[in-house]
Amino acid sequence: MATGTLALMRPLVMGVLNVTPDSFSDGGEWFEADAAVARGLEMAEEGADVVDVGGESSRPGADPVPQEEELRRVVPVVAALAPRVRVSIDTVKPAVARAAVEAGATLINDISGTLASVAAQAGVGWVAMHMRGDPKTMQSLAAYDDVVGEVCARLAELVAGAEAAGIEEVWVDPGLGFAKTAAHNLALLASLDRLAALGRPVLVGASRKSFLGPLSARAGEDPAPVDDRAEASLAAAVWAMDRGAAMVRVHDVAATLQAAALVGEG
Ligand code: HH2
Repeated sequence: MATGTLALMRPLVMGVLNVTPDSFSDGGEWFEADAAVARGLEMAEEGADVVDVGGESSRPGADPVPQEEELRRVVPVVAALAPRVRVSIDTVKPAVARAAVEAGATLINDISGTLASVAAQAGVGWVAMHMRGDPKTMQSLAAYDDVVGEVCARLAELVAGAEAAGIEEVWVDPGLGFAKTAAHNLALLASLDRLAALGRPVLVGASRKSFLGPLSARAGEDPAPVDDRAEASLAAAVWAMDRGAAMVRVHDVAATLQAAALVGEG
């Protein structure tokens, strides 16, 4: 597996930790620093390979968070977790990324695809995710002739930029739900081998996302609500790992690690 120094033979698991009041799934649950740190440590004990700390929701329509507030939310949490588990910082702001790296984060999870130079300067890894526009505009930009081809082409540009900047550890991520319809997300999941062919490890985040709702609705649900998407999320994670994802970004770490162990045997 092309993950630099990591020698594990199973796909990796990144646990989601949103220090926000408004994230689509865990918003408000870990908004206090103490609660966030406790949840991060819990995920570390469960075996998460990375804990992804974010202080700004990117759900469709989300309001931007002022920089000072985002720093206030994430920096103490990163500092508390970094001695115990690998931490990534989920941000689009250069100053937040830099402060998080100073606090111990070693991976910049960049949904905007704009922070390559920050990662290069800081000497840390970078996740290049595909999206269009921003959380306010992205759903109006979900139009493609060939979604897999266009996402691969954009990610190839980002990888080339990262290589030119000298970043060693570069992940590519199709950005499920970011300027994508449900059909686009499914097409990308089915074709992750084409993303993997870019030569960089693939990260996929499907956990609890809205496209799973209609597909996994039980009798009386239409669609499955966000707190009833665990099984669909696990199925999507297994599907992604089977198609070549080297890491999955999930809310339910323990269950996903069990699945990852099995996939790693295959
Ligand atoms: N999805 C979300 C946020 N960050 N990063 C990567 N690399 N890939 C993803 O698919 C991804 C991501 C959205 O999910 P979540 O953090 O749970 O919610 P919110 O944006 O509302 O905080």
